[in-house]
Amino acid sequence: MSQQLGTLEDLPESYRDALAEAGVAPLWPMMRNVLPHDAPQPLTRSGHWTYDSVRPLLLQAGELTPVEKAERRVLVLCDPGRGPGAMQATASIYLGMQLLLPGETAPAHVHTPSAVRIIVEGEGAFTVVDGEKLPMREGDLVLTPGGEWHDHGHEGNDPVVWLDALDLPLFVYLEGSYAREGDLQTRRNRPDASEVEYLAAGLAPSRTTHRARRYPMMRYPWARTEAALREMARYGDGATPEVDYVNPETGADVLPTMGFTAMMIAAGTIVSPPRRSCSSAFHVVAGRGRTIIDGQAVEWGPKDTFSAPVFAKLSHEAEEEAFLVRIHDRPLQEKLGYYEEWE
Ligand code: 1HN
Repeated sequence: MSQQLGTLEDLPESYRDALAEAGVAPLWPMMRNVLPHDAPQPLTRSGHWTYDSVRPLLLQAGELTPVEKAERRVLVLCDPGRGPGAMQATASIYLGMQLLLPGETAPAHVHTPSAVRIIVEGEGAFTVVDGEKLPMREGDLVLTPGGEWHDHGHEGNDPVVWLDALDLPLFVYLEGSYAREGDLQTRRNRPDASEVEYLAAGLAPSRTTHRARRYPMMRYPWARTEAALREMARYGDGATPEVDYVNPETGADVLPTMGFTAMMIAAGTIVSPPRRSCSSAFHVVAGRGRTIIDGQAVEWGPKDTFSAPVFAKLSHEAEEEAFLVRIHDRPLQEKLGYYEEWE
């Protein structure tokens, strides 16, 4: 059975000095740190960022720092387990709240990490990805896959705020994170693919006439997501409706490492998903309620964001009808042959 392993202090100091001199270290004192028994021991702790607390600070950033001095005017949501300044919300997921003011432009660049925007507030902003102009309306989910040029603009009259989710921590870990800058893109004069080729679920352009892009549809309009969830609630078997955001050509997750779902929780309902090996974050598109995360209650309201570490025991309870978008890293874990669920 489980053995107590030897410690560094068990070893003579002269031997320890000789090890360091040779550039080696004994594994056994570190073994349980890197391979704990029975379950991972995450550094990540659940975070809760209320929109009421973040919004005024973000608007203040709009006064203090012109977009030219920020490139992207973002307040990063820092994992409480890693502390202030942590550039991540979980081991693999970066989250930030970005502000764009009327008339502003965020310059074009391309980078290795992938990003997704979930629009929180405001009208009139857009992002251009690979020449496609993607309108940003509240609740929309907009992809900026790694390797695609993107810039943001704002033709409206009020501040626009969105939540960025990136797989940045992974790319930093892999020493693979970098960006290139360029000129604003010329936009094709046509609506985005969600309004044309992929207007209806289950229909895609005939394969004889086109070769699908790797990321064929980069905007998922909220109005359709909400409508689908409402009909599923109406005609479903009583289970809480939850939909995966998928590539309409392949049915696969929208990005290589990050996945997204939208769920609707009826007022008064409690939902207890299995414990999952992926980490997660939730954005409240609408509604109010609480989530118990490993015994700790998070009381959430509209536009709040909260996170949960790997294998967290979760239970969501909606006080009012609620819509949550769940951000997770299951696609990455599946590629590693690792994803699991514990009932
Ligand atoms: C980025 O490119 C954006 O394009 C937002 O809006 C946040 C955080 C880290 C690295 C790149 C954007 C980012 C980012």
